[in-house]
Amino acid sequence: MASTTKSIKNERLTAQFERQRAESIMGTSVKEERLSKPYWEGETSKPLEATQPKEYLENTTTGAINSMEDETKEEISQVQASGSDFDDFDFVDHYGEETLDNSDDLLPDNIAPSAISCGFVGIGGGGGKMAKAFLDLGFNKTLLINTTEKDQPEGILPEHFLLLEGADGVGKDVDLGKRVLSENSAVVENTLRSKFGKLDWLFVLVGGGGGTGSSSHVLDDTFNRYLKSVQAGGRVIYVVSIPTAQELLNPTIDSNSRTVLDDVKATSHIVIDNERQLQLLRGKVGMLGMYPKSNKAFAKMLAQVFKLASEVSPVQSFDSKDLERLLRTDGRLFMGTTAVKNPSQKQLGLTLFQTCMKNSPCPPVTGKPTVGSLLLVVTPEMADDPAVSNQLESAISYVGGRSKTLFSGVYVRPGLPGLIAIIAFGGLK
Ligand SMILES: Nc1nc2c(ncn2[C@@H]2O[C@H](COP(=O)(O)OP(=O)(O)OP(=O)(O)O)[C@@H](O)[C@H]2O)c(=O)[nH]1
Ligand SMILES: [Mg+2]
Repeated sequence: MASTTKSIKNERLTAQFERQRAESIMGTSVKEERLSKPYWEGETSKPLEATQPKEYLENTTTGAINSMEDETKEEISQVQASGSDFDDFDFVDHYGEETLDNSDDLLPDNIAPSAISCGFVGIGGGGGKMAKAFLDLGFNKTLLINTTEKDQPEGILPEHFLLLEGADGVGKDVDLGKRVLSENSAVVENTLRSKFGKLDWLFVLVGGGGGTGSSSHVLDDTFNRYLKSVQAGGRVIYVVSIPTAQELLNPTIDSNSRTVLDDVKATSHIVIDNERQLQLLRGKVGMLGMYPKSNKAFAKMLAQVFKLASEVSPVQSFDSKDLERLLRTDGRLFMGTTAVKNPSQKQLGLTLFQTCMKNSPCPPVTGKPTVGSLLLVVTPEMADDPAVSNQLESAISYVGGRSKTLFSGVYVRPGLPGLIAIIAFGGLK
């Protein structure tokens, strides 16, 4: 179909070229003749014959002067004989294959295994670094957006980066950030469509406290319009980091971070507390290594949830519908993980719950979450051990008692250092 369209287009172009050529040689245009013809001359009127140029033209198209144009002439006469006009065939394009604009811009598909089709957008310096951690795991549908080229992480290919016009960084000024982002909303929407194509879930990662990242919610309509335009089945999920205690001493950073938290609170979002991340890693890595390490750990935890939800378990599966239900719940999402060396210990549920809370980069859970998920990964030996099985069952009911609805999954993998648990809650205030 596409080739038919192309050849018709070529024929039209050839005809147009011939007409223009004729016009330039004859020194007048058909359109001009028609306009210059007085109405009273009616049907009998004839444009002034410019005999010599016309003869020259006929000679060139018949090959008397230039024999190389035979083919073109044949094509033109075929189109003319059938009374063809390209407009008659414009419906062909409508049904054609070439439906995606700029399909050359499409980023390669994600290679990280996942139950959901998702993309990651990092806005501002911190948001970009958080997003890069997902790109590094094989989520190729990742785009970093910034108002300056300066604070982007190293090793990002240009196709994953969108530089917005209008400011060279916004220097912690959220009003300027919101203005620049909204002025570029059409560019952002088109870029998402041409680079991501169709996907269901869009994760928007930002560093709360900065001017660019904290302004991101001004693009909420843009993100949603993009998802709607590709008939996405999912939604936008914000991942917002809150500044360290030290940073929060600065009133501008404090107020910027409150702005973005307030903006995202009604819809699904994950909050990452940088002070907690700092505490968890204090003494283990220096300041330079802290963010790359914590960004990677968070990305791996989320990616593991997406991956497990794509797998069938011989014991109990947490499937893509469970994952979608968790992600779709309005409000804050919490995620935490831990490894337990001795899974046959008493009160396994309490231990898992408390250690996941303590080790999580997210602020702790308060109140009763609407949905919860408990994913357990055990070795084949553990799965075979009746004492461990009892503990796993009571752990599932313990965590289940903490949320209104619990989705759980138990997966078996050889060679684990212990039992691995990932707990997630949704619908938090
Ligand atoms: N979790 C995490 N947080 C980060 C990282 N880098 C920066 N942040 C946090 O993000 C906050 C905002 O900083 P940036 O993201 O650089 O600011 P920005 O959005 O680029 O805004 P402007 O530079 O003012 O235009 C910082 O105060 C840090 O708390 C990171 O790699 N990971
Ligand atoms: Mg910046």
